[in-house]
Amino acid sequence: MVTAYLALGSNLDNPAQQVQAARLALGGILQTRLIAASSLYKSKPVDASGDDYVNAVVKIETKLNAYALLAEMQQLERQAGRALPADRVHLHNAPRTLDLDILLYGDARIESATLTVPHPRMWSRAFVLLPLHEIAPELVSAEQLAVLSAQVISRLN
Ligand code: A4P
Ligand code: MG
Repeated sequence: MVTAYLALGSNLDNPAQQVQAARLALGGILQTRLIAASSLYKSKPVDASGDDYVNAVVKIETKLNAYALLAEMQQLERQAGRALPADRVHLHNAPRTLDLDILLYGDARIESATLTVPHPRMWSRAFVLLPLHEIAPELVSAEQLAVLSAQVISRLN
């Protein structure tokens, strides 16, 4: 069993509902168990345009390797109406019904064409670190949060 942390985000088609549904669906992935889920958080798009995002972070335990886990997550993204991976080339940071990222996978360090773990942008984003801090305060220091205090973000529930 490996403990992993996943980021959830949406800014289309009722984002709060998308993220809530995804929180549950992630626990339904085969050989995977949901251990904890953060509240939902709302913020303006960072390095992107469009409507406000809703984000959350979950902690899971899984027997899947990181690539199999990513494939299952992408399946959930597709079910939520996102374009297939092959169509995504021109959609970087485009509005999306559901974006699921692996933040941490145990203490693995992965740098391949399809997977980078830890997620390279996680430490510069309040919409990731605040929910991560909520469910795993030991992973995020007060200093790391303080650096991001200018990013406006509000907790929804
Ligand atoms: N990939 C590589 N590493 C990972 C990983 N650790 N987890 C690859 C998941 N996927 C990973 O992803 C493109 C490819 O990244 C995948 O096929 C996978 O093989 P994508 O989700 O299709 O596309 P993207 O939009 O180009 O990238 P990404 O990484 O999801 O974007 P970001 O950087 O996460 O930014 N502002 C707010 N407030 N809230 C947000 O949630 N999100 C973004 C997206 C921008 N601004 C935002 C938010
Ligand atoms: Mg993604």
